[in-house]
Amino acid sequence: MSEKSKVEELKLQSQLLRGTLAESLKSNSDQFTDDELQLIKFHGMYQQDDRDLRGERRKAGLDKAYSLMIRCNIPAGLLSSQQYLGLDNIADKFANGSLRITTRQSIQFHGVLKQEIKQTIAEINTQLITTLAACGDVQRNVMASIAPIDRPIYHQIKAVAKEVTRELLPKTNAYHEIWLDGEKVTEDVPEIEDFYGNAYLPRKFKTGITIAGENGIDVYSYDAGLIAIPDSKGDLDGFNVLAGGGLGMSHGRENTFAQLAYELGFVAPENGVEALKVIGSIYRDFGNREDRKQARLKYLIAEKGAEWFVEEFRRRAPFELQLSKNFDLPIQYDDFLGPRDQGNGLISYGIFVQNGRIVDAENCRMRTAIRTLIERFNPGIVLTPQQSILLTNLSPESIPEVEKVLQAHGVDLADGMSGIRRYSMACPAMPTCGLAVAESERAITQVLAQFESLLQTFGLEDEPIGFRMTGCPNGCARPYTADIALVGRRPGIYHLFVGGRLAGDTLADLFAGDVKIEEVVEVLRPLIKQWATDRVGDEGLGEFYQRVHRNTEKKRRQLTGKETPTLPLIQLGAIEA
Ligand code: SRM
Ligand code: SF4
Repeated sequence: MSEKSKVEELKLQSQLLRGTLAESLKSNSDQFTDDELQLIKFHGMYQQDDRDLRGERRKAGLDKAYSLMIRCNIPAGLLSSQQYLGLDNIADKFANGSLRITTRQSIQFHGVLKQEIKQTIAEINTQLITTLAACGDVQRNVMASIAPIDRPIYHQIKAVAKEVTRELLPKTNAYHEIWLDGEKVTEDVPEIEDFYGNAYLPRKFKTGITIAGENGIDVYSYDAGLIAIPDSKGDLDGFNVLAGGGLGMSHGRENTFAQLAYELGFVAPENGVEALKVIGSIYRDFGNREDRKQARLKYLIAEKGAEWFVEEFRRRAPFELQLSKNFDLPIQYDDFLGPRDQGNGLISYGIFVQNGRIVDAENCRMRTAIRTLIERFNPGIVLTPQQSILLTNLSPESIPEVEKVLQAHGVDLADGMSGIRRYSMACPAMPTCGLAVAESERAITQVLAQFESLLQTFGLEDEPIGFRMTGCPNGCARPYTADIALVGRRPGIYHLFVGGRLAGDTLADLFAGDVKIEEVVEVLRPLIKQWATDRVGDEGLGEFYQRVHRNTEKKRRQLTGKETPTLPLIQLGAIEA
């Protein structure tokens, strides 16, 4: 048997995530050591450097310009107005003037200096928000359906997201000792990692919870998931349980691939949280701790088989795993942008935030607009998996005023936006992400403009098209479930994927490899032309591609019996080097 990875040893030796972090904070150094870099992730941070400045600084004989990315843990993306305003203050005080909504419904800051992390974390915690477990080998930010509908089942979904977060938050006191000088903002808890143990999980672990027929969260893309099934009265009947999804892969590594989650079965409402913990416990005990590139749950299931996994689940679960419930509802995708009736006389209003970057720019003062609205109306807040923001509990009378404020600050309303822009996302990539090999957030606007003009020539500008862009194959903006995606290969060069869809239940195919960014639109022109003329009804681009061009049969597998609704289990082959 091969040896455990270095990170495993480090976790074990760290005394529950302490390592030398406290000493490091006392030193004058503007950076953490290699070992400390691994540990700070569990506390919600990544050390980065400004990659734009690397060359210049090297020439000048200077070290890299180090700073930190700090990510919050915000289950279901829910914030109060006060919490949002607290985070907004931090953007100027300690970060680069922006807040960034992440693809997992959280907020992160870039550009925080090591000397100021303690103050930053303290201020975040003042808002009763932690950064613990926002990164690292633990349960990450738990996502939940954003539907702001005032019915019990929607509230239950969000409550489950909060409960599983609470249950799986590391129990170590290290976080409070190191960053908050021992101050406890929550009640005292014994320092035993009863769920994780001293080595935590083999790798990151992600969870999403949604409702049958609505998949704004891409629920099939995660290690674990729950789909709430309503009964005939619309109340919660229980959950279909999912496991083994994941999107990250590496160029040239054939044993890495994107995978949609398997459907395991159905559990009663009171067993939803426990089902997620059972999945996490199997992963903890059997996941690969030797090779971190093979450590995600999807690889364990690929190695041992889905049937083994279901059996192990049944063996551990102190409750019944029934056959999955079939839901007749077609899977829809809803971004809840613009005004929506919450069903209780109040309105939610969704604001599109390009790439999640809440910042004031010359033509669009997004940050001031959002802050102004929150100060004026004191709404509830939901961060969305598409990097946007919903303001909830608004009175119908306030909506014209909301739109007036947005327009006065140059913020585009979702209504007038092209379909491809509205459903677009990009990861940060350059200059902050250490793994980026190509631009993403900084390049997407230009690519979208080219697509908009092409789509206009075919009268398709209003069609919803999921468009996602990443600066490397790790999949942070979930490119492999989009209608169209660009995945960075090297500067200016991308792999072009086509064939996913907004419903998030289908993986895209590699359509063209190594395409220059300026040629992407031309490469897709013939397909888009064909879609314009040959589509059936309102068939989306990805659906059209699958019907007409996908030559492989969809492989479907049943895990727990004949009546089980099945999921596509298409493995996206590793990208060729
Ligand atoms: Fe991610 C690593 C940003 C969602 C798969 N991701 C990173 C790092 C931390 C780079 C690093 O390791 O040095 C990026 C920081 C960039 C920066 O400058 O901020 C980064 N990931 C992000 C965010 C901020 C992208 C965004 O546009 O919002 C998302 C934060 C979500 C959150 O709040 O927790 C983010 N990352 C995702 C997703 C999508 C999702 O989870 O919904 C994925 C694909 C799903 C999955 O995990 O399979 C994803 N990120 C990765 C991977 C590949 C993991 C793998 O299994 O191979 C890496 C690399 C790694 O872990 O080694 C990575
Ligand atoms: Fe960085 Fe790659 Fe994730 Fe983009 S997809 S943020 S480039 S790790």
